[in-house]
Amino acid sequence: MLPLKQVWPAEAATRYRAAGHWRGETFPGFLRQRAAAHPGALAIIGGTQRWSYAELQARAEAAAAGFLALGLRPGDRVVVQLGNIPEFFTAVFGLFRAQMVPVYALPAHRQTEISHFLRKSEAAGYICADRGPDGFDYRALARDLRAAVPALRHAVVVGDAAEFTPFEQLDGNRAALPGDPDPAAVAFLQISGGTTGLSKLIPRTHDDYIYSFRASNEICGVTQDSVHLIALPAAHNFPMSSPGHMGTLHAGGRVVLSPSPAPDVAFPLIARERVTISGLVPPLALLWAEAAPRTPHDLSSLEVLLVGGAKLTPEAARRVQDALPCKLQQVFGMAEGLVNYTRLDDPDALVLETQGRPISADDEVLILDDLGRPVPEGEAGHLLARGPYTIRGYHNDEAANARSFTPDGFYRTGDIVKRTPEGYLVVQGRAGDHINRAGEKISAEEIEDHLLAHPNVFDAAVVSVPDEFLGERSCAFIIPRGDKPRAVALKTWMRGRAIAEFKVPDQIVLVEAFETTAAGKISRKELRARLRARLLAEESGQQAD
Ligand code: OOB
Repeated sequence: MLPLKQVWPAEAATRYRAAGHWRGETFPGFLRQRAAAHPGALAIIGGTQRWSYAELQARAEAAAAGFLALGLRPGDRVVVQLGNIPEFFTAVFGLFRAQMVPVYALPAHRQTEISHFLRKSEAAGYICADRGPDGFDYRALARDLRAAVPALRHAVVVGDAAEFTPFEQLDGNRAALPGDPDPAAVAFLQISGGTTGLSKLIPRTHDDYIYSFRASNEICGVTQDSVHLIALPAAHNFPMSSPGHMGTLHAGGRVVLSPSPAPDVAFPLIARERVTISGLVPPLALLWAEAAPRTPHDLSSLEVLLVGGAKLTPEAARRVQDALPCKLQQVFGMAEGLVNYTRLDDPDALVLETQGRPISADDEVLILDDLGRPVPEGEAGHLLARGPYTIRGYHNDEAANARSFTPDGFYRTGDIVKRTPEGYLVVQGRAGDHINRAGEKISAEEIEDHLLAHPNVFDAAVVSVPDEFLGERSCAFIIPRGDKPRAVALKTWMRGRAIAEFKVPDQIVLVEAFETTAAGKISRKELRARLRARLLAEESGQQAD
């Protein structure tokens, strides 16, 4: 098995420890401390379950012992694909306790994505629920995965487990459990947004990740009195750590799990549990802003709403701020590390018009032109980042590492930003070709690869198009081969590729040919840019008529 590592140069590590960023805390360690200090305080509320810290700790211990009893070993990677249910926490804290490594998949992922995560991480286990809230049967997926990935030894299922290991029955000998992990060790693998091709695996350490949410707690005012509604998928980095459920548990607060971010599900929970903080992607924040003035539910407990994952325009920010009885906080982050927030006491101009400033005084941010030179202050350029919670490399992907990191360890975020005189970042767009569809990142290249597998597709180019509701939607330009494929048929066929539904192109346009220049073929990047420009010109022309 390829070892997991995330290593900062010794000089930087010493500095981060001396500054008090890395304190040697670990996931099993902080949960144990919380459970000992406040055993009866409520930790997790989800469905009909209400677990105290002591109960969460006891369940995590049982699960940890159960994983060992199954034959999983410390160091083993386990893909966790659970939605917003309390068992998500039993699973991940159980794995941490047994020194196993969760690989966080999203509920929307299907066989194509999950088998990629299993192979790339060399996982020995897979944890899922029997069915999702949408009725999707994850046991059928587990069967397909077992057939496709022989190294997958154990599938554990929450609920009706069929032929798999029932999650609820995990138990074993506590004396066999290992001690606490090395705080500098990799605690889990997060999934990248996937700019080129398939998602990459992001190794995060106990020290660096705990720092990111402990510091986020301070910036977002999270304390043991906080009640945090998790409305986005719990496995995503934003609801996990900005400041997220992990921040909230670290502070000793309450985590309330919403099975859906829709106002008719989330609002009654806010009223019932007196929720104080939540986080949303921009389209959902707008939906909440739309629904809030008419709701019969009492939202007055809400103090802070974090919005991020995709660009919140100043007009949208204004609408959210005006409609909801709480402070708006913009957050611009990435699973690879760097997170920026507007601050709770910032003036409106910064809160509405910027995506905030970095968490840490030790975050180093560069804004460079195409040739790698710093841009003049206030101009747009490529954002690069380095710091106490930004990774230095992906797992098992040397090609991506060569592309995404500079020799001196800066991560190339792929984002185009400018910096205000106050040092706040304003996101202008992306350098690469991905679609940020309501916060879900889709690689154009990955979708083109799928489309090219269709017998009637000669060539395909996928671009992002501005969308009023989603922020961006995907449009696939197709040059047909033989019989012209119909758009509906192509979409149905894409669904058959066992990919997350959000990756199915929103729009399909058939074209005779792609442009070439006199010099020959143009680059894919240039082609996508031209196709996008043409589509936008056509659409605005239609509207003008
Ligand atoms: C968050 O994480 P990822 O890894 O799913 O996506 C990161 C990318 C960024 O590089 C940027 O392109 C985009 O998502 N993004 C934003 C944004 N927040 C993220 N673009 C514009 N404005 C924003 N506010 O999406 C994520 C992780 C932690 C906290 C928040 C978001």
